[in-house]
Amino acid sequence: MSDLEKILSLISTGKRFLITSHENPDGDAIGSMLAIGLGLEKIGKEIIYYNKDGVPLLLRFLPHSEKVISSLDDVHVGFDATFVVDCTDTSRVGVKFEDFKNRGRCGVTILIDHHQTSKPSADLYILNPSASATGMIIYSLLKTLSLRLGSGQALKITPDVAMNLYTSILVDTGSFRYSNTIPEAFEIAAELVELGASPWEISQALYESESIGKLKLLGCVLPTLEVTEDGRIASVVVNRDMFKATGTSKEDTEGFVNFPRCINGVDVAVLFREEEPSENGSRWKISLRSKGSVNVAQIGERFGGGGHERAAGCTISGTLAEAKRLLFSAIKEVLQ
Ligand SMILES: [Mn+2]
Repeated sequence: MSDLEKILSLISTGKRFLITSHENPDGDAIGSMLAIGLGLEKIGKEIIYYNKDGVPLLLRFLPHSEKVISSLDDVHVGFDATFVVDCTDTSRVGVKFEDFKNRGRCGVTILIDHHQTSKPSADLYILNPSASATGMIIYSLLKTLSLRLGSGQALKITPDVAMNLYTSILVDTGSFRYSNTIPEAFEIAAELVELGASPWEISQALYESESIGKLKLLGCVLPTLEVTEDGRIASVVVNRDMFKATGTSKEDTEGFVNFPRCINGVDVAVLFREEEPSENGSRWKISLRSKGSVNVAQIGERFGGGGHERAAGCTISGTLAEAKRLLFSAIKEVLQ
């Protein structure tokens, strides 16, 4: 029996399911969690939605996002199966979850993801690295499931499910701009709009609901823009004084790295964000973005971080000047 068949049969026989995703969840993680869970609730399953970091403020417009809990302490009854969506490794769900799993509470673990991996860590999995978002895999799973259940059953893609899935695709394709945007992403998005997803409501919530503080912070950050002589590396800096002056926090830097990236001719964009200092002095959390010719995951890994080809990160200790020198020389090596 294929994993998909096993998963479908687990869904029909099981009663209680846990649904979770990676820490620091994005729109694909939360949207996928809610979509599959709401679908299963429709056919009478009992669902617990868990994410260690809860739902970020920006994503609280997602229908039923208030159902997501951020602690497993009060969950005393085990599950028939656990879905881990949008991550290939269950360890990315967090140590509390690993502990919960190791105590045998999760039942069968099922991974559903679109990231590339050689060894997914679960009992069963559906992996499709060509899918633009995990939400696309969830959509076809829900469709398969409803066909399988037949017309007597109530599994329909409701407007609430459609909103969650549309958001997951929108976010992971960068609003249908990134190179991972395959024709199927548009096809599914069209179907989701027919099923009740509202593109304007979603893009307004995601892109036109910024706080005044965030804009003021951006005002502090843009003057720090530096571009290397050859024009290929651009960086901006956020320090702790800027957070203090604008009453903002690290969450408000979301998307800032896209400003240096948008410059014509830039291959690698960098955001330096000052962290709480350690005993050894300053620490800089670094976000790296590539326009495609450079694999920034390689650069992140060199400093103990990691990520994807086009989006990666790491942390470097030292003064800003030291962090810049170390990082830029590593990027320049890759650029040559
Ligand atoms: Mn994703």
